[in-house]
Amino acid sequence: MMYPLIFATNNANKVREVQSMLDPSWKLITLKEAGIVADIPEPFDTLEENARAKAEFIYQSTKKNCFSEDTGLEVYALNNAPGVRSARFAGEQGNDAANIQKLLHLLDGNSKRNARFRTVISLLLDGDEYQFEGICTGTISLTPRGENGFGYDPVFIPDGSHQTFAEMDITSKNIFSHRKKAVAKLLHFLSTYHGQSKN
Ligand code: ITT
Repeated sequence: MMYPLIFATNNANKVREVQSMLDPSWKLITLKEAGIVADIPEPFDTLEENARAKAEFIYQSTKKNCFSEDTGLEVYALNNAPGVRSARFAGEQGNDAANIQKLLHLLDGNSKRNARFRTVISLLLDGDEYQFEGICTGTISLTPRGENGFGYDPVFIPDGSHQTFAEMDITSKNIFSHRKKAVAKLLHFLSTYHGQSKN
């Protein structure tokens, strides 16, 4: 990897996962390492707009190449909710247990439990924006299972597995993961990027 890149996120789990996907030549800089303490706003109704807003917010203060990602869990029986509101589904921002409880309650008695995770990465490189999407389809389990991961991992079973994401270690989650697919597209783009990086 040729460019140092700031990962514009306050979510330590995302940083840990993305770091596990990169080879050591990559220079990923976290907000913490960049000395940035900021509540990054996510005001929009789509993952694409929020991802862009997060990257732009960090670019404004650093003027450095950076990327962000926005992820949502889309449950078909719930008209793709919680979607862009995944982090604050049950009200309070980032309360994983309450979010899972609300989701299971809404699906109570419903046998149609198909869902997907969707990640959108926004990369700001030399002043231009590029987006990369990663999707993982699966189903919502009847009860939470497993201790690993974060967010909705205890109730999400990716297609092709019988385990929830929270029952997998990080390497196994990466075989299926939405985030891994989006990051793979980002890495492929960067490896073929011929622009002159000025930042
Ligand atoms: P940043 O905006 O700072 O990046 P965030 O936690 O607010 O961090 P999102 O806006 O993308 O991130 O919120 C997505 C929510 O969806 C997150 O809080 C989790 O509850 C859930 N989520 C995201 N990725 C997930 C994954 O891989 N497995 C399970 N749940 C996930």
